[in-house]
This record gives sequence, structure tokens and C-alpha cells, in this order.
Amino acid sequence: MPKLPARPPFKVTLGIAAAVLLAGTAGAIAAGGMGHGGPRGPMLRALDTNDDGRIERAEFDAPHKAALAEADANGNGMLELAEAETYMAARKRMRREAYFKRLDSDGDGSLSEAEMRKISDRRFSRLDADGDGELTVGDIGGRRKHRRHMRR
Ligand SMILES: [Ca+2]
Ligand SMILES: [Ca+2]
Ligand SMILES: [Ca+2]
Repeated sequence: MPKLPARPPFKVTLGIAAAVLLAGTAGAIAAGGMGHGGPRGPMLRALDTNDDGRIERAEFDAPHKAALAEADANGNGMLELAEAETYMAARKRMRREAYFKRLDSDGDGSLSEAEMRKISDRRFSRLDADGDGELTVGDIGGRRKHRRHMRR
């Protein structure tokens, strides 16, 4: 019988899966989204595990495999609907929590008016294309041509 290289069991990648989950990497890729940082930045650096500045196919696939391993609660190597739902719900919750923590700059577990004000400040300045402190049809219309975030 020809000796084939043994397929690494999914369990091996569970540690990576946890790290990837925390970084939000696998989900971002799986969803086809690149986040606000664009296709570069922390996400790609996280993928480049051998640090050579390129994402090899194996590096690209690793988070997907890891995500499957993480989501495959009964360990049968397949993703059932219930497993996928649980996994995605958990990811969503983590993302919301991370977002909340980012906004909660004093870390007291609640958002004050000043902290919430930062959200609207940020949205406003994104929309205010010419930076004059007012939103005009020109700001918003002009922006829409170049940016996709208006769809959100
Ligand atoms: Ca690499
Ligand atoms: Ca399964
Ligand atoms: Ca706070």
C-alpha cells in the first residue's frame, strides 16, 4: 500500500482557531469582507505566518481550516447547520463586544455620552468629504462615487 502523508487531524489547529477567532481573521475572509483597513494591514499580516511578506495558499487556507475545526463542535470533520449557527453567533457576539470595547475608551463597561459622541464624530467626518464641518449633497453624493461604505 502506498504510504500517503497522514492528514493532520483538525484538532491540531484548535489553538490557532482560537487565536484567529480573536483576531477576527477567518470570518472576515470567509465573509469576503476586508474590514475598514482594506485588504492590507493587520489581517494580512496575521495570515502571513512565516512572515515573508506574501500569503501563500497554505497560509490563506489555514484560518479557514482552523475556523472549521473550531466550529466543528462534534469533531466529525463536517459542519452541520447547527454548528455553523452557533459558531457565527459566537463570532458576531465577539465582534460586537470588541466594537463596544473600542468605543468604551475609559473601559468602565458602559458608553458615556462623550464616548458615544465619538461614534457620531467619526461618522460625520467620514461623510464630510470636503472637511468644512457641514454635510452637503456634494459631500455625500461625491463620496458615494468613490466609497462603498455608504451601503452600510
Ligand atoms: Ca508567507
Ligand atoms: Ca460537525
Ligand atoms: Ca465608558
